Amino acid sequence: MKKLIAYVLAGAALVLAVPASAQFAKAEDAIKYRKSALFVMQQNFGRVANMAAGRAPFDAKLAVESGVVAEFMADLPWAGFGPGTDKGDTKAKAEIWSDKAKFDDYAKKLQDEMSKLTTATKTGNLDTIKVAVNATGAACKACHDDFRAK
Ligand code: ASC
Repeated sequence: MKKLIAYVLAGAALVLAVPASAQFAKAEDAIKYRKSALFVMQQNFGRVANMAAGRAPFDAKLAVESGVVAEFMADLPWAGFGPGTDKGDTKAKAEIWSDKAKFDDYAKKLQDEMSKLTTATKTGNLDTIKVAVNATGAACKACHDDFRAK
């Protein structure tokens, strides 16, 4: 019985963590979902970026915690960019859907950089973290430049 419960929980965790084919009841929900994921990601990334830029005191433990959450969150927004979610309360440009391969490349790049950022936070070395923050920030910016309306 315990094993069954463990399997059910593991299955539920998998579904929650990997919603690549997630369906949403309404386009509005998908938009809210991706914006929420990006917001939580940014708050955590921003915390590390603030330390790297000297805007906040370096707190090695908090940097790791924030990096781990930012990395996890970086996997989530993309499920919310399904077909038909181009209109509404969003700055997403139509090119996301007409040039999906390029958008997907940017998403993948961000996930890679966010993962390297977590690795960097675990070194506890602020200079190493700075390099990773810059690369991650560049990945954010590249996608915004092409795919986010002003
Ligand atoms: C952030 C944030 C972004 C990126 C970008 C990096 O913290 O909100 O969009 O970093 O500014 O250039």
